Amino acid sequence: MVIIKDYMELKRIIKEFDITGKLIEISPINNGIINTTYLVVFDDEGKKRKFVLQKINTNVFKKPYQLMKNIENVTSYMRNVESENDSNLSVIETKDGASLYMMMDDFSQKEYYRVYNYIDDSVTYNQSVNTDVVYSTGKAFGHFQKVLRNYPVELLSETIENFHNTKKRFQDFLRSYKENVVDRNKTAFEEIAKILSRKDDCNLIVDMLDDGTIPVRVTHNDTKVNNVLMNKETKEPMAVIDLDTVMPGSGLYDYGDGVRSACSTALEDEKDLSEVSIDMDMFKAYTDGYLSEMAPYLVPEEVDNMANAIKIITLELSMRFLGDYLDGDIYFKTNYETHNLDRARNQLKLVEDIESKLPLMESYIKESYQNALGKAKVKK
Ligand code: GN1
Ligand code: MG
Repeated sequence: MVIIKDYMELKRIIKEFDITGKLIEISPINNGIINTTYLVVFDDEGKKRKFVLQKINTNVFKKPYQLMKNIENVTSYMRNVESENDSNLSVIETKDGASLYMMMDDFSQKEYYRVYNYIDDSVTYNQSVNTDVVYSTGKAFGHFQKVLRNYPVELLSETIENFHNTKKRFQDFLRSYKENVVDRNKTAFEEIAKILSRKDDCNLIVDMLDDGTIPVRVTHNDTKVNNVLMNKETKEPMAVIDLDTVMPGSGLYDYGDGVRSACSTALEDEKDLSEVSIDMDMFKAYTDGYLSEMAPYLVPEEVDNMANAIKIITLELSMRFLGDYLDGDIYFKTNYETHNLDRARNQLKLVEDIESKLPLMESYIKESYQNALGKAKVKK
């Protein structure tokens, strides 16, 4: 529930944007652990028009105007490349023609708000419900990578420096562990040890990017299952959302993160670890969906490391959750004291599960890649 004071404030903020009609509703949407999001409904001469209002978390995104520039660049490029039937996000400007509305909070800190169009007849899932949804998710993120494959990456700024630099993430984790600022190490020894023993795994993708073995692509960097809007009826993908972290990066992280998120049998903060694993049918569906779009454009080293990428991004997120727990929960939103620790345990359980399934995953990826290449040739 939005409390009344907030509602009045939000009402005042939304009026700053270039939207016609009468405001009829503002309600919170729970779709992430960084930004704060609301659904806004207007009545425009009898027609309901919906929008998404978001407050940008500037603790995480330090340069909101650069971030908006990236989003505008990428969405307008995609609109030109894609057919008119494709739904895409559009940024609604303020009445002054800006991409963001900036205001001061009660402590004289700057707050930034933005508005997108709401894509009608769409649905998102926080957890995958079946292999059709997972296939659609893989296809949507593969499509995103495909459409942007020729976009000049140098035009995009890094909205969060070293976001998926797993080597650097490991160093940050070591710092959190050594500093032990809120004295929580003692409650997480087992988890800390699991991460420390996997130090070498952190280098693989970063080293291949650095020495040019794999290409730098335009990547989404947050390919969670709830970042794809699906058609309510057909479950076909409609649009990829949450473009804050679109940056230059490795396509491997996007593929890996997609499987991590869409193919887990449990939510990210499920505490019963016996419930947490990768569902192999879901993994196959995601891989098929992704490769149905991207197979013809991947270099061999990318294909060879897709299974490793699933493990590496899951390990990276474990380090981020556990590091934040050790730092005293300063980055991710939490609902209770050990929320980040539970998330880290959950992701570490996934890492172990992925390790046990790596050979199976590798052989399926090869098979799916050959199938997808075959189909792509037939089409040409
Ligand atoms: C954060 O806020 P949300 O849910 O879109 C995080 C991702 C993590 C994810 C885990 C900018 O994304 O990197 O994978 O949580 N985004 C940022 O749930 O840090
Ligand atoms: Mg996100």
